[in-house]
Formats: sequence, structure tokens, C-alpha cells
Amino acid sequence: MTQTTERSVPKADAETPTFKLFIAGEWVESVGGQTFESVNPADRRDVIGRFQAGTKADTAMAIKAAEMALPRWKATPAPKRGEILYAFAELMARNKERLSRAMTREMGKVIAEARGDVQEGIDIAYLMAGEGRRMFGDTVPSELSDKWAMSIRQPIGIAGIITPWNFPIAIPCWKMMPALVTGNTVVFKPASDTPHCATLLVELMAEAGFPPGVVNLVTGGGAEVGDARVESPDVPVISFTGHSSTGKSIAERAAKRLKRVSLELGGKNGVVVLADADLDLATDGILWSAFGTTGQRCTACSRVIVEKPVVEPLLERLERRAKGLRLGSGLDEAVDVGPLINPAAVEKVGSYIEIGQVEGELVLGGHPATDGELEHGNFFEPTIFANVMPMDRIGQEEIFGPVLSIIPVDDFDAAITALNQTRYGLSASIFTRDVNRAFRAMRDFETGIVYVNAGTTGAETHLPFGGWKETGNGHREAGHAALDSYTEWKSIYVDFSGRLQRAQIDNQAASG
Ligand code: UN1
Repeated sequence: MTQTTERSVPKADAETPTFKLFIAGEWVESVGGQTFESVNPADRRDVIGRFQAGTKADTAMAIKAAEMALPRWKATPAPKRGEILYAFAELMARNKERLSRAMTREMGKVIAEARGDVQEGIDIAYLMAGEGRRMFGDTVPSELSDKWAMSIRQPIGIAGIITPWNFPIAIPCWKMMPALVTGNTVVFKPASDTPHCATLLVELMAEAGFPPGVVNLVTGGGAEVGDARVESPDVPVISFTGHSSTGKSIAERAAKRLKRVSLELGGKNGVVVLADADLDLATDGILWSAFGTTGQRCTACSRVIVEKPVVEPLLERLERRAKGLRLGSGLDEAVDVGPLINPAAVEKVGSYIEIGQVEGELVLGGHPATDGELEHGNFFEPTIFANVMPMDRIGQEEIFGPVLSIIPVDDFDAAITALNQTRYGLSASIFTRDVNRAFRAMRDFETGIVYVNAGTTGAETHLPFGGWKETGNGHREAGHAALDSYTEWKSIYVDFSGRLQRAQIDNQAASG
């Protein structure tokens, strides 16, 4: 639930709207009768709404609704399902500005980025609408004559979708669109910091024509609503993006029921800058990846690994440019950096500043930003530490805020080693003009995403998205790889020879 400081306790009043759960095609109140508030992280006095604090019983009803809707949805031809996704994409495009502004108000990212987030949702909806007419399987020759061999994808059942607050439209769409087009039904639990974005999204899904029960929304806390899904024998697929510790606990509990679990967890994404790099371009890429979304992307850059001869000129550029970044409400088009999501995030970032001051050298920022109007929001200054060692805690742990560590290294090989010396493996980038080194990096970086001469953010929806090592558990979102999380393969053999044909035996010459 959204936390607040004593300084500015939000005041919901009679004007504050109350939103509901969406179960079996109806907007309903939680059986528990409790609500929680969502507030604007740029101004905690601004209460967006009251949302239902869903319970285990609400979740059970949502699962039941998804179960009832499953047979018909599964039997609906995939191209028809795709048409509903297409209609949903169109509706989102028409409502892009409204959704973007609501997102900035609730989540805090600056409006240009909120538009990008909504666009990412639109992109995946169109892409997956098209999957309704593709969803390729293999048709291959059989080793026996007069025999047909092919494979098809089929839905698994009910998908439990648990999403974070940092991409409150894009990530639910990444997960729900492939689940739905392949014929699964969905129970969706959004992060407690962004229930309004989720509600607006589900309103449009209902308008687009997803039949009752195909999509169900249950807002509320992870312990009540998330766990009920993880434990339920009726939800065979869970897709989760968020904290590593939560992801691991979901995987452990789901393993007892052999569920399919797709996890997208932490990152400690690095940019390598070689001595021959275009330093102005590198500066642009690093600033955008480190301080865009206030550092609250899974793909955000938090480590820059730099060949020693260019540490000084790069640092000088980064400092100068970061100093010029404007903090404030993301609804103001001139603002570069919005707030952190909640006061707990400000505290967490602050605790890493203390650690960083022992480990490295603080060269910029390091404090909550509270000047003027900023005092009502969860703002933190863009922060840079120099002289960080690869294994320092601020070089290893996910901070999820506007904190950048500069790690000097002797040469290219040391840079590759430092880049890979982390338990995470989501995104990485290299700035160089040397094509041979660029290709070596592409081969040797142990990450699911690699950029050359660009920052670590900006993945597009038609390529696989996900990380190596402890960033995930081998699944991918986006691209056609996303279909693997929500489908079972069925291999089908049709023998039209009219006689018994034994594979691996009858097609072999008799030996001896
Ligand atoms: C995330 O932070 O979990 O590549 C998603 C990017 C975005 C998606 C980020 N397209 O930064």
C-alpha cells in the first residue's frame, strides 16, 4: 500500500473517487469492505482515488470467473481473439494522452516517458493481435511414408499476472496480450502503487470486447491477492515482474504444484565506455539510461565501466549535464526527472548513499530534493559516485533510483570482466568505434539485451525481453518468445498409410 510521511498525510475527501474490482465482467466491491488510497508521488497531497483492498475470497471469485470463461475463449478461433486485441490497441491509441497523463499523475514518470509506456502497450497489443493469425508451429516431414507430423500451441489455462508499478501500462500489456491471444484467461493483480492505471487499462479491455471473465482485475496487497493465486491449484501459469526476493518466493511455492512461472527480476545494468568512444554520445546515452524514469527501470544503467584515460573527461560531462536536469512534476513538459514512487523508495536510495560514501567518492547529488514545491513529493537528486570498485555494494546491488557509479578499469578485458561480475544479467551496452571490440562485447556480455553505442534502455516489443542469471528464470516477454510462457506444445502425428508403422524401427534397414 502507498506509504506516506507524517509531513503530508493525503486527505481523501468526498470528492475522491472509489474504484472497484472487475470480476466476471462486473465492477464490484471487495467482500472485505476495505479500501486503500493511491497518491501522486510528485505531490502526496493529491489523492487519486480509493481502491478495493482485495482479499483471498475476491481472488477466489476472480479465479472462478476465469475458469468459467475459459472453455468458450479457448474455443474462439485465434484470429477472432486477435481482432479483440486489435480493437483494444485502437482504443488505447485513441486514449493515449488520457492514459499517459493518468500515469504521470499516479506513477510520476515524466509525460514524454508516460506516452512511451502507453505506446509500448499499444505496440505489443498490435503485435499479439497479429499472432492470432500466426502462432506458428512446425509442419515437418515424418520419417515414415504416408504419415503427417506437425506441432501446435495450445493455451495452458488461467494466467495469474502480477505486475510492477514502474511500467504500469506496458508491462501488464506485455503479459496479458500473449496470454489472451493464445486462449488463456487472466486474473490480473497490479502493484498497489498504480491501481488507477490498471483500472483504466481494464476499462478499455472491457470496451474492446473481451468477454466477461476473460480478464479479471483484483487490486490489493501481495500477501492477500498475489499469494492466493500462487497457491491456487487452478492457476497453472504465473507471470511476475518485480523484486528478486518476491520472485524467488513465488517460484519456490509454485514449484510445489509444478506451475509455469515466468519471472522478470532485478538488474544491475552496466555501460562500458572505451577510450575511443564518442564521449558526447556516451554522455547522452548514460544520462538517459541512468536518470530517465528516475532510475526506476529494470533496464536502467547504474554502473558505468570506463577505461581509465577517459574517466575524467566523461565524468566532467556527466556532472555538468546531470546538474542541469530539472526535477518536478512530470506533467510539466520541461521537467526531466520526476519523483521516486514512494517515501520508502526515498529512504532506500538514501541508505545506499550512506553506503556509497564509504565505498566511493560522491561527486554529485546524494540528497532528497525538497526545494519549494518538491517538498510535497518523493524527489531525489540525480547522484553520481566516482571511483567505485566492481564488487562494492553500490556496484552490485539494485538501488532502483537515480544513482550512478563510475567504475574505472585498465582495459577492454577488465571492462568485460567487471560488466559480467554481477548476479544479474538484463541489459548492457558498450560505447566504442572499434567494430571488433563491439562484436566481442556482443558475444561476451552475459545479458539478455545488448546495445552498441546506445544506453541500456529502450527495448522494442517485437524482440525477446528478459535477462540471464538471477534476472529471471529463462522465460522471455515480448516477441514471439512471449508465447512460450502461455502455451503448451502439442505434437500431432497422422498416419494415413492404413498399416502399422513403427518409428525408429520400420524405416531402418535390417542389420546383420
Ligand atoms: C522494465 O523496466 O521492466 O527497455 C521495462 C526499456 C523499456 C521496458 C523496461 N522498453 O527500458
